[in-house]
Amino acid sequence: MSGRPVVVVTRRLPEPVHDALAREFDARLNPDDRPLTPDGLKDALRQADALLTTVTDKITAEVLSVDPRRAGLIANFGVGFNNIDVDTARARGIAVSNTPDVLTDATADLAMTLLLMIARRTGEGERHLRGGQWTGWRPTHMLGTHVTGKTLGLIGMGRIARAVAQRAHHGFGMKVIFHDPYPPSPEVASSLGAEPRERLEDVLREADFVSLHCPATAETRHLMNRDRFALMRPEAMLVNTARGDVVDEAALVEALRSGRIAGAGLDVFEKEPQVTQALVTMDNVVLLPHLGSATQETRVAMGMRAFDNLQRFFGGQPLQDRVV
Ligand code: 8YV
Repeated sequence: MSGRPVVVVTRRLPEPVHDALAREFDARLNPDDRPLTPDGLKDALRQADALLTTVTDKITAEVLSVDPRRAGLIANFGVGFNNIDVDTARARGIAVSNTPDVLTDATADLAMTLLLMIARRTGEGERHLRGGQWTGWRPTHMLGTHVTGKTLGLIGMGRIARAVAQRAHHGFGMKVIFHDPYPPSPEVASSLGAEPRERLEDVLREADFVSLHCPATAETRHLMNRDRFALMRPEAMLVNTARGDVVDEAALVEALRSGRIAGAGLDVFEKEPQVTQALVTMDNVVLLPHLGSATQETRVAMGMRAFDNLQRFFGGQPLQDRVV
């Protein structure tokens, strides 16, 4: 490779990350933050040595089919990488990396935010006040659900779920139960006050709050479907900071409408940025625009982690966060 490696950065990133990228690489930044089209992504694969992509870049088999291709690495900004067809990337010899660890706390904080918001009806309360409807305090006004001491069910028990368990158990005195086909050691689980359940269904039956923390894969698509919502308690609430694909959004609307479950706090959606309209009209639902990792500190750390993967790749070193 002659000269500095060419890196196409598909979205605008925090300044410190731009500075590092521009210092080290021939970085083709996107200060206007316009998402690339599929053709734009194909051009990038043809012209760059690596791409720094985000959840908004759909790197499909079709996009990856470009020939000739120059790019050898797709460094994804985010721990999730379901925006990339990793099987095709593997088959075509393209490395893929992600940015785990650095967003664990921010995302766990947001899961707790959603849990507290739905339990305590805070979105509804704010709309009420801003809408000028508040006539004054009264003993029975907008009563929510107690959080402390309740049971939190975690679907998936990876890094983010463990950080949620830590907060919920040690901070809010919650009983934590979980299901994961690859569970942590009993020592780790008990340090978080978390008890395993053999079956996902057992978690759904028992929990007052269910929080999703599994990756989006072919196996987890619509994991929360009509039958599974039917197992939840009528007073239970769902939190999703994982991926929209894990929930059948139509089944969720139905479960909320029919009172099968009591509420939902959602940060991710099946067809982002589109949100099923029925959800927008429901007061027992809190909706956030995919803010899980959206803190200044975390987004810089994610960018620097992607930068580190790029540096290692061009330095001929093993990638720290190789997923393919
Ligand atoms: C990111 C995320 O904002 O890391 C993930 O998987 O969903 C978020 O933290 C998003 O992926 C950015 O590409």
